[in-house]
Amino acid sequence: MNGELFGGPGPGPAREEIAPGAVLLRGLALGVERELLAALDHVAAQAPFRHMVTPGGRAMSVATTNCGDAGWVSDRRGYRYVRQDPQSGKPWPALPPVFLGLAAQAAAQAGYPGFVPDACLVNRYVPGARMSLHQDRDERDFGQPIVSVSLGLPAVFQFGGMERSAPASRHVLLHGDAVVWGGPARLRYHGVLALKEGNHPEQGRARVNLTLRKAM
Ligand code: MD3
Ligand code: FE
Repeated sequence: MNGELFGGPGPGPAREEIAPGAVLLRGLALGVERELLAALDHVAAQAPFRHMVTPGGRAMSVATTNCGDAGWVSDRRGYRYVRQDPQSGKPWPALPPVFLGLAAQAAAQAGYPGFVPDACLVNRYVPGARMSLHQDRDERDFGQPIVSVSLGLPAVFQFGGMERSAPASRHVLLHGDAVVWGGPARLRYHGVLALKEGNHPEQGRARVNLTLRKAM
């Protein structure tokens, strides 16, 4: 019958292809949300959230930290992955096993078996924070997918084309949703509209997004 309704063959969460190569796994993280949030607290205690500065010299409205072998940073010199947190001079905190496991599970369900990320960029939004349309192209191998996990307040995600000027579709990402961005979706422009005011039962006035990547 209808494979989409049942998430394809076998049990599993709803699986929706929002565009070629972009697979939304609604609620996939709900089973491990406690472990995710505890691990995230541990990461943020070692590498605090901070507002990175763009090459243009403006502080981002989103606050960022990283874990894994490499972390994404932005400053006046540009965007890149670095092995140490420039704020502490120490390596980024290790990738928590629960992050790795969830990323591998999501990627496998989207058709990327054996995904082993080496970096997780964590973005924290408060009401009003946004991320303008951009491409993720600081990683070495665009053949590798990116897995995103949304926690806390809902956000309106914008999904554009291969050029900034192309029209963008909008999708609401909810607490617990995972999305796998691979294949033809991997280099598409995307962004997040200004977060609306709200109060999430666990996260309060915030949204956190994890993006698990093979950066190096
Ligand atoms: C589509 N983060 O960290 S997650 C980012 O919600 C980023 O914080 C947003 O864009 C956030 O770079 C969006 C969804 C996402 C992440 C990576 C992608 C969509 C993507 C990479 C390629 C295409
Ligand atoms: Fe991005």
